Amino acid sequence: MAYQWETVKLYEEIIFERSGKIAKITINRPEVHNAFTPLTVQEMIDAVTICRDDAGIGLVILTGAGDKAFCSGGDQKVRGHGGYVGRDGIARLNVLDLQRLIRILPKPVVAMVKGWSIGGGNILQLVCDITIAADNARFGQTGPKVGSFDAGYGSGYLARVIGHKRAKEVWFMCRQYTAEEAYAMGWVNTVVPLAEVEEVTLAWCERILMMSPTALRFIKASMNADTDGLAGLQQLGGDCTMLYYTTDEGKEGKNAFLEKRDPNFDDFPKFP
Ligand code: S0N
Repeated sequence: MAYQWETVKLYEEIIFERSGKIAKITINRPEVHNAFTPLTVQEMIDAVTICRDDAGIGLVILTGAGDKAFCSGGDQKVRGHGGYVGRDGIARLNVLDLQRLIRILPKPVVAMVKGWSIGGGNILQLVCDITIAADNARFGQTGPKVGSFDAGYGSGYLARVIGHKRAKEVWFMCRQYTAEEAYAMGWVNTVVPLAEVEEVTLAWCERILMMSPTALRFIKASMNADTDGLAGLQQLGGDCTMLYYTTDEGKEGKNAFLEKRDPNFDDFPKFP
């Protein structure tokens, strides 16, 4: 199948394209193995928000430019006192906002990983719903070696995905793992030859897009509720409210208020 990729919006540090129902966000800083700055992250947050609001987009691919890296984490050249420093001079760690946005996006997010998936970059692929790894992909955390750590999804959720012993090993040893090793740990969904990674990723996307979007939305929210506590339940609960708003029963309450009468819920079914 031939894909025509159209630019959705122009950015400085990412590429945001779309082909039909599939959106593709590419971190575009190959000269630093796609390390992210606060601007890269802000642009990704903007693009993901567009994907969230656009009912025509069913799924998002997250990847890195070139074959050498998915993402090598925060750009160490702009790491300052208390965070990564943007052009506004403010030190921040806005990648945490992006992680949460990917988790609550009510659409599947597929990471297509070529080359390095390191540090905060590896956590980005971790919080995606599905990961397709090229056989040249390498995974790892560097925090304790470069003076940082991610005690959020990068630790607790990594432990859920690959197990506590393995997650501690990843952080304590700061080794790099091959795609096959990552697959054996359940860190990625499949490993394919580099030359085929885009084709296979798109085939997975097409298959996922055949499914009921509402069913996928609830599966994602439900699995994330298990790991995200009250924030996860908020997302799952919000999805339930969204569906309830579409029912005659939900509309009866609103209509009764607007018509200044008592609501009549007698005729609505009480399913077992
Ligand atoms: C990826 C590595 C292993 C690749 O090695 P290789 O192939 O030998 O390439 P290099 O020659 O090293 O790299 C090529 C060029 O790219 C630059 N570069 C690579 N990575 C970065 C980077 N992260 N920042 C800035 N520049 C980078 C190299 O400098 C080189 O350029 P030149 O030729 O001009 O020197 C290897 O590159 C490597 O180990 N990279 C560093 C990986 C790393 O430590 N990343 C940062 C980890 N920390 C985070 O990501 C923190 C962000 C975060 O998510 C977070 C979240 C929650 C809470 C806290 C944090 C936090 O830790 O702050």
